[in-house]
Amino acid sequence: MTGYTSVIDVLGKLDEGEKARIRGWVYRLRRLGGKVFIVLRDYSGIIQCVLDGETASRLEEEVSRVDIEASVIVEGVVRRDKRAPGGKELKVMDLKVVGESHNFPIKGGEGIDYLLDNRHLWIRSRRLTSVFKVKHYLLEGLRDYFNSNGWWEVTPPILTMSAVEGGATLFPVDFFGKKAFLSQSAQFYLETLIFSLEKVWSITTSFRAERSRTRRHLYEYTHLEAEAAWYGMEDMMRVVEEMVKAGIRRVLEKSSGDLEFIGRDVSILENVVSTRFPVITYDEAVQILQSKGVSIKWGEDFGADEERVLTKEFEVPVFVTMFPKKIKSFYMKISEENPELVYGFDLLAPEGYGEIVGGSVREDSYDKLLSRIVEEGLNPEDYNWYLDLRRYGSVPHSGFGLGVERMVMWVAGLDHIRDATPYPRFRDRLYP
Ligand code: NSS
Repeated sequence: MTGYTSVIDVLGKLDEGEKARIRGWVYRLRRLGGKVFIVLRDYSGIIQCVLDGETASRLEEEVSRVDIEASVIVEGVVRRDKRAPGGKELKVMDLKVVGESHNFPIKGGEGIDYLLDNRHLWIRSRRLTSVFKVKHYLLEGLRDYFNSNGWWEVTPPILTMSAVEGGATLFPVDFFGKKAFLSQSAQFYLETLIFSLEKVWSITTSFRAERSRTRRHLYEYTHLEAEAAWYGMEDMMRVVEEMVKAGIRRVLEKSSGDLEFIGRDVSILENVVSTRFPVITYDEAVQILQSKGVSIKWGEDFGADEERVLTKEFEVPVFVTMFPKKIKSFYMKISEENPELVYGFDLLAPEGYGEIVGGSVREDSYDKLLSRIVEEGLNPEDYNWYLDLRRYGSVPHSGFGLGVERMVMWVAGLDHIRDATPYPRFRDRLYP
């Protein structure tokens, strides 16, 4: 026989008595009264493969080389079995070990530090496999949204000379004797591109030297950003809502089995895609928090704790808008009604998850932007090229950034962001 069948196709497409050849890794192994039970794992799932006593002794040599996480090829006949996971198993006729595996370091029950040291092996776990499939379909849905709506995908740099989101979280890099930084955000580069392409977006890695270790901060994360000429705040919030829903819809279509495996209640997400996202102002958010007994004063920024309290009140993402300018970045446009406020918006994921998107209308007046730069104690020299955008054909424009791992964390219902990315970086561990 030629070719290989994936586990999902054996379980879903083949009938009792049909032949199959599967390749994968040994997930579980049991020897019982001469029989050998191998639960085989491939990218698509697991299937039980059984060697009866006769086959096991005929293939004794190969059987003796089988161990947990060895890579193997099995050939056999499909059998229905109610007790087997997936309702079918493979009666093995032939077995070949491709790569042996002696004493696989992860046996179950290990602590988190040990697992992080062995992330390159832990990554084979079914749970992480499911999370990365969710992430794949989420990204696919988000990309499709932009591709279907007239946006240009662009590729901004990661090595930069200036801060977008403040100097405190910059990672310095020695760039041939000059000090450069790893990008916190592609925003300023996207802003330069709207003067030709008008609607642009990108996925880049962003870096933040966050001071505190939290469940929702990474030092290195996947940043999806978009920027559009002529767009005001409502226009951009509509894009964010449609994009988020498009991403979730794709996950529900293609990956609901993975969500269930992870233990996520899918009905919460089904409700999200069919419900308008509520919009509240910063003022209203502060009032809600105060009414919940949180000690926050007007003018203070929300941290993870405040966002948790606030978003436990909601079943779908909620926009918070019109922030005090003091707690937001210098590039946000000042409100025409109240000069203490800026046209900024955050999208907070429900169920306690908090901020997944930060966006705003950008200040498009040269004079106002310059005075905000000075007011924040920044050096206008560093932002000369950024100011040029307001010197030559300035237009009203808006944009936002989505933290992809933040969104995965919420969509998959993870309690820590580290599992939303294959290799989370930690201060005391850059390995593997
Ligand atoms: O700092 S942000 O709120 N906004 C910006 O960087 C803008 N310059 C983006 C833009 O308008 N083009 O970051 C945007 C999002 C934020 O809402 C989070 O979802 C995510 O990026 N983010 C992070 N995710 C994981 N870990 C860390 N440390 C992190 N910081 C921000």
